[in-house]
Amino acid sequence: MTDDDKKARGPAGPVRLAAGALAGLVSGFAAIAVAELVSTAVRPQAGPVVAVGGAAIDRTPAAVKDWAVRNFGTGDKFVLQLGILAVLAFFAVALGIAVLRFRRAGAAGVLVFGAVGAAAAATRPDTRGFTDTLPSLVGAGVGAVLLYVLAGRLERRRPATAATPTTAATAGEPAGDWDRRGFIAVASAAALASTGAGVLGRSLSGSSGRGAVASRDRLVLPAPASPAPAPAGPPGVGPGIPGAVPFLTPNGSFYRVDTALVVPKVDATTWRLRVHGRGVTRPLTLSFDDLLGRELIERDITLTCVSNEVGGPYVGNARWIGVRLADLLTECGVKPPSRGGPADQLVARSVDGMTIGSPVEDVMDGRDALLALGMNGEPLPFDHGFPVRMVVPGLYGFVSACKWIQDIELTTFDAYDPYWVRRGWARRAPVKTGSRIDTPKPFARPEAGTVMVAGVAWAQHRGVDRVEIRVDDGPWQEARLAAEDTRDTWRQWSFPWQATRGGHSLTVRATDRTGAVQTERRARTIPDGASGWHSVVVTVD
Ligand SMILES: Nc1nc2c(c(=O)[nH]1)N[C@H]1C(S)=C(S)[C@@H](COP(=O)(O)O)O[C@H]1N2
Ligand SMILES: [Mo]
Repeated sequence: MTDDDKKARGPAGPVRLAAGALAGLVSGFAAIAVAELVSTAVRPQAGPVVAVGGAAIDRTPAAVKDWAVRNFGTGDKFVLQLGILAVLAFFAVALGIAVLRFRRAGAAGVLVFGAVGAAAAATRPDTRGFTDTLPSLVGAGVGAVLLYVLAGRLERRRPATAATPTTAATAGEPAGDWDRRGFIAVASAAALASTGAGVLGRSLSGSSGRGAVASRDRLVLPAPASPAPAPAGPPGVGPGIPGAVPFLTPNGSFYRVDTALVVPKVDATTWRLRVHGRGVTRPLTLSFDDLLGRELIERDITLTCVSNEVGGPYVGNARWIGVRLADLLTECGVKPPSRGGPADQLVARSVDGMTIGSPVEDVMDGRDALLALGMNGEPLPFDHGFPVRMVVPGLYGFVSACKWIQDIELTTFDAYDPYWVRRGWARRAPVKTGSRIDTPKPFARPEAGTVMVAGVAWAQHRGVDRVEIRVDDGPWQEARLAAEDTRDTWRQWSFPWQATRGGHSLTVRATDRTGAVQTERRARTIPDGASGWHSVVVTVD
């Protein structure tokens, strides 16, 4: 560097520093906007924020994920993406300031982030390889060039004596200053173009998966050969108490738990399911029409998430339509271990690379394990696994309920650990007997007199036989149970409480059909589900 150069760059004044930071932010914004636009042409999952977010989710320790779900609920994914953007903004500012001194190196720094995004996209379980790296690489390339150009505007011009007399463009501006007008022009043009690219990307990604949406819209579910008990559940189910949840959980309010930052949109017409692995003497590849052509059964099954805390919301009951998984497996030659089959674990794989392992014995023991394609009278919603998912009564979702399923492999528990098991969760996880008070809500202030206490209790595939309520430290009193639909569904219960003034705590516990009383022992969700009694504290006025 010559003395002249040093003088030309000079010390960074606050305005110039701010301009550098702005150059970094504009370049980072351009990089992300272009990357998102390119990802709509590749596939939405290949965008850098989604790819890095997915990689982060997979590497998040279970305890942190639990904390995130507890604090942000299903908004945890949104918070994660905001966090990634905040980190990127921080580094963009840093690079923008660095570029004031080191024009080439600072601009090239943007490429490092592109490489991180590309690496994340190329190593996702559902990656398509090279094409998935394009959004990050192209975005970072644009960002780096833009930062280099903006940095040029930020460089101090030579003093007037050094400038050639023909530089008419600079006439009228003080010599030795940087090119403010040029900087502002390039930066605002870039910001405008990036906004355009971002908006275009958004609208294109909104229409991505149009084939999938059309295939779902066109789908008319055939009538099941074997319908569920009664149109709206057996009489008595649904005590109709304000604040109590309905027997069937509407799709719109059914809980959603998965690792997908972008919900997979699978076209049913091109969907295939492969069944293969140990003991599969007749491997099979099924189309959606093949499934529709089989005998369909309709069953009410309560689904529970292992991450559900005592009193928590991650449990729902739906009317599913699907084919009996055991029949399909039998046709493929699969035998359960109790009949000499070599495979004791069924691993389901989704289009987004999730793997979920269930005991073959449970799936084939006569319970209504389903490949479900309908939920509460409509095709599966995309959020809940369209076109096909598994549902197995009595097992937590993470060991049974694979959404967007595309592959079933018969293997052993010794040979393969699926996604959640590798992260510290249990290999086998039958649903623990649970019960929840839905009304009154915690810290409610009901009037003295008769207060209807109500909620749900579940012990899928064993059945609920009794629900009891305890007021403060009093005796356990029997709640009124709605008639049982099947032993695979939750039961609604209610209890008319003669409430007296003052603070009270209400506690619930259930007894399943094996006679086992729900345990009072508190356990956290990891590794195989929370336990303990649910209590609600209220003040009676
Ligand atoms: N592909 C895929 N399937 C999945 C999951 C997932 O993350 N990805 N999560 C599982 C878990 S932990 C649960 S509890 C259920 C939840 O199903 P729902 O979102 O339809 O309620 O889906 C299961 N199937
Ligand atoms: Mo779950």
